[in-house]
Amino acid sequence: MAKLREAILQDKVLPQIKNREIGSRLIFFDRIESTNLKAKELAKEGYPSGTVVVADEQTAGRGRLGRNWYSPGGTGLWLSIILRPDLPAPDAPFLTVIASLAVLEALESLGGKEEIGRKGQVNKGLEIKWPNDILLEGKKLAGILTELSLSRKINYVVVGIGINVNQDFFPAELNNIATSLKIKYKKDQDRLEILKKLLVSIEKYYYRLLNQEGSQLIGEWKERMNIIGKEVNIHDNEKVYQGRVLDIAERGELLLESQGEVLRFWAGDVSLRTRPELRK
Ligand code: BT5
Repeated sequence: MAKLREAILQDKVLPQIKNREIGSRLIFFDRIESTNLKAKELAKEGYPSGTVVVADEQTAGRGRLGRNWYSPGGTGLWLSIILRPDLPAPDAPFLTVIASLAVLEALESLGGKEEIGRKGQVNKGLEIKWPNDILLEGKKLAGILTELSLSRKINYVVVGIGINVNQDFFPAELNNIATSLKIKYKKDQDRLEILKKLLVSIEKYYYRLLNQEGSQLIGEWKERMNIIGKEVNIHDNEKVYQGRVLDIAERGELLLESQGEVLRFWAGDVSLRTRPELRK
């Protein structure tokens, strides 16, 4: 923990990564309710695009729809980024897309490091679960929470990213669905190193988005999912929809073929349908 804290407090991160925007202001808290909450406050106060809030521990880390995000101290990377892209409101979903691609790239680039193991090892089994999860061998390694202030255009976006790095175990209710790099690779990983790589990757993908590469990014995002053609249930707004995933559309929406209709989802919780259910 000392390393992450000291590097941020002593302004050592930006000179090492040479980003233009992301991480230009880096703010660290030993313990805070939620970095997303804090980043939204700072965005309202006028903090610039690229400001990043990092916490060692979150006491009320949040997922979508007010769910909890388990964020114990000294273990994970809990951070939120303020962005002020000059984009129309309907382009907002792209921010989650670039964040997940950046998380994958950052984790994969650790693959050559000795502490992780042989080159490419981390890479094995990393995939994106639509719309906002990163899975490692089917368990949740990271989650993204994108929150927005919109008018006709985007005023600001806060992209919150949580990555499980050095947890040895999870509480019982998460045990079967969550994992960490430590659980998988049996070694502590360097959170500062992951943070630096992540900030570099986010800037890269963010600038690609601003450079009109949205549709290409959706293509890359789709390639990292394993969902197209699958029979699924989608929980959305307290309803469950059953069907087959046809495609991911141009702004990241999921297209579901259900009872002869094509339904379009912007959010929701997807689960694969089990065999007995399919036989019904
Ligand atoms: C997410 O929501 O996956 C978004 C998580 C975003 C967390 C970051 S941390 C920094 C920033 N500040 C915040 O306050 N939040 C962001 P969702 O798809 O709704 O998933 C939430 C569900 O994931 C929970 O209901 C649990 O089932 C599960 N979960 C909770 N904590 C977890 C963890 N540490 N690892 C894996 N799964 C977890």
